[in-house]
Amino acid sequence: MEPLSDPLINVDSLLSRSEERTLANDVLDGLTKPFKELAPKHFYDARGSELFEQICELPEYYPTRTELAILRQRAAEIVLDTGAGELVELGAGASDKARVLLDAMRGAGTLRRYIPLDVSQTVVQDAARALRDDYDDLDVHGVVGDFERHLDHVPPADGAVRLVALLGGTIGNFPPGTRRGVLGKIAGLLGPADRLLLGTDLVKDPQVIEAAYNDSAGVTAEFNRNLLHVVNRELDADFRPESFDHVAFYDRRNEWVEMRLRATRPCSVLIGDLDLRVEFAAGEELRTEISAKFTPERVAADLEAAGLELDGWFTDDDELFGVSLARPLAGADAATRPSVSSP
Ligand code: SAH
Ligand code: AVI
Repeated sequence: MEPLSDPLINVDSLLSRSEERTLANDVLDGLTKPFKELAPKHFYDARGSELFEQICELPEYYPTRTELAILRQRAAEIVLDTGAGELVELGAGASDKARVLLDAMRGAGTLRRYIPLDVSQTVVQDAARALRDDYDDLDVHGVVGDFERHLDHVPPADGAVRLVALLGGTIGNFPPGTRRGVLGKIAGLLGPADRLLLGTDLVKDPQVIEAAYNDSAGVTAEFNRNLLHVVNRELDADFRPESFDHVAFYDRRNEWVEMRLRATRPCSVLIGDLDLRVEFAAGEELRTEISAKFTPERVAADLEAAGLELDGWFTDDDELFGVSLARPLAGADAATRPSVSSP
């Protein structure tokens, strides 16, 4: 990973060597399982983040524009009701949605600080630079880190009411038990007056969902195969990404999308840094992502399991996407909620 280059930007990087070990351990676990799989957080090197930005512009990919429209409609009300002046954005991405919330805070006269946290160094650096330039009065403190492991590096609240945002449906990229664990750790960032703002893609016509993950321009396929480029570069592996087909389908029973990469022929892959040889039979699949779809009840149950309660629910007219506001459960203080810690 390149060193952070702009001394004027306040960005803490918690990744580098230890992160390479995390990828190595994930690859070692994931590629030696009977059904091979890799975690979706490894999609997001600079190229993966750029491809995700392109996905957000695709006609078939409705979540981004729908959530943005909901936020544009509701941001002023959310800020007025909560009094929020600080935004902690987990898995921040390009920060378009943050701007909507920050503008509302500026309009309400509460705006103090923005803390984008993302595994992608380019994403955090670009966001920190752009927002420092565009908002004179804003304190921007970027964190390059993993929100599963580094939440204890989010700077402590400085007096302003805090909104912790996890948008885009990213929470759906975790399987149900892990998802509740992640939400529990995030709850540990909230004081009694603070709120979680959570974006979740909703259960709907499977054809609409499947089209969003099988776009006609092939951008999602390239995003999917980028994972193999990441493993090749970071772990000296010799995957031939062109030998793997993109597969994405909606699992109606679990109500989630699965993305996989299917070997088009037998492949023998060497992961040099792990001294590991992995065999793929023709047609064998590697799971690269799940993307869970939600009902309001599922959101409420996951929040409750994490020591939170639903405080507001915003959706679009077609009920494609849901944005919820959640508060720490009365009586569940930091001592009883799952604590924020690094393993
Ligand atoms: N929030 C944006 C981006 C969503 S894409 C939006 O709503 O459009 C998911 C983002 O989360 C990517 O920028 C990716 O780098 C980041 N991400 C994924 N897993 C992460 C993790 N475990 N810790 C920190 N960031 C993560
Ligand atoms: C970031 N995450 C919520 C996206 C999703 O829809 O699950 C990632 C993505 N995968 C394929 N297209 C977009």
